[in-house]
Amino acid sequence: MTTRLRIAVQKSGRLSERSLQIIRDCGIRFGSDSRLLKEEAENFPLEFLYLRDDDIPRYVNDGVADIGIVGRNEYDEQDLPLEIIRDLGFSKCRLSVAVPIDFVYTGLASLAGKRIATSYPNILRKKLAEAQIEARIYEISGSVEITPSIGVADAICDLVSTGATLASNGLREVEAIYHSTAVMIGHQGLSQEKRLILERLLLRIDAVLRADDFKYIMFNVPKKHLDKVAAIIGGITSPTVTPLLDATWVAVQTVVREAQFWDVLEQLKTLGAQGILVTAIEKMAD
Ligand code: PRT
Ligand code: ZN
Repeated sequence: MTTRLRIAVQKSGRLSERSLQIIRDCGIRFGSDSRLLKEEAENFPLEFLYLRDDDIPRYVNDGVADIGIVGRNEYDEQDLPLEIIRDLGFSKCRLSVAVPIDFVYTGLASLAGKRIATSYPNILRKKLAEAQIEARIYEISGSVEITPSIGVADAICDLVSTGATLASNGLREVEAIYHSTAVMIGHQGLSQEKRLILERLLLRIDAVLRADDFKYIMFNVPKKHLDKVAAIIGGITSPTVTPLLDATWVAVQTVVREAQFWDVLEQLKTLGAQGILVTAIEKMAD
């Protein structure tokens, strides 16, 4: 029997689609039939377990799954001895304290003696302990945002991404106590065989994640500005410079970081760059 690496992925929820897309972008084929609990990849020794996100850390810890993709919030809340293998960067959110509009909040100290509803009691407890604040934590598994209006809590501590949910429940976000993204977690005692499969998978995942961070740009620029252009684009590799028919101009091709892209673009424009083309990169291996 061939050894397969078992990956636990959220069955249906905010993490599911992007988790599976990253693996698909790795050239791994599978059906992703959401009615299934388990599925094997067609062209890579990988097996999927589709689970509720809350269950993923425990399954990985128990060795039922070898690796899994969860929000860092879930990993930290459960505090199991697992390894964070990669930060996958998506599903960004924050765990924030929010209070009713008329609550006077001047800092965490304003929570002393108050009732705070949350689905993340451990992360909150730790934060309050660090700040030496005593409050009553009400653990609630869902719909945390309605607890102040029904008189169950004075404040809440919940995940926020756009803030729309808080606003529509008459709550004000006052302090982010924790930041989260999706992470790949792993069992610490993987067999050598499974480690090797994981390394193969990570080589692909890193190429996919790296590609997301960069753009490929091509443009023409007066040759006399080439030194300045090189300084602006810096670059992960030396840019490719091609002569043009008009000997006073050159064509340049290079990759730039997504985060610096607009800055770079503006500076290139001031140097007279023309015909700027930008494309997404699908994969980028070292
Ligand atoms: O069914 P299952 O248990 O698998 O899923 P779930 O309902 O427990 O989790 P799910 O799919 O909602 O979230 C999975 C993970 O996505 C979380 O653990 C976070 O790491 C991440 N994530 C990112 C979020 C959010 N953004 C988010 N906005 N998880 C939840 N929310 C909720 C939040 O709790 C609140 O109710 O969305 C609401 C706030 O959203 P905004 O945009 O109005 O601020
Ligand atoms: Zn859940």
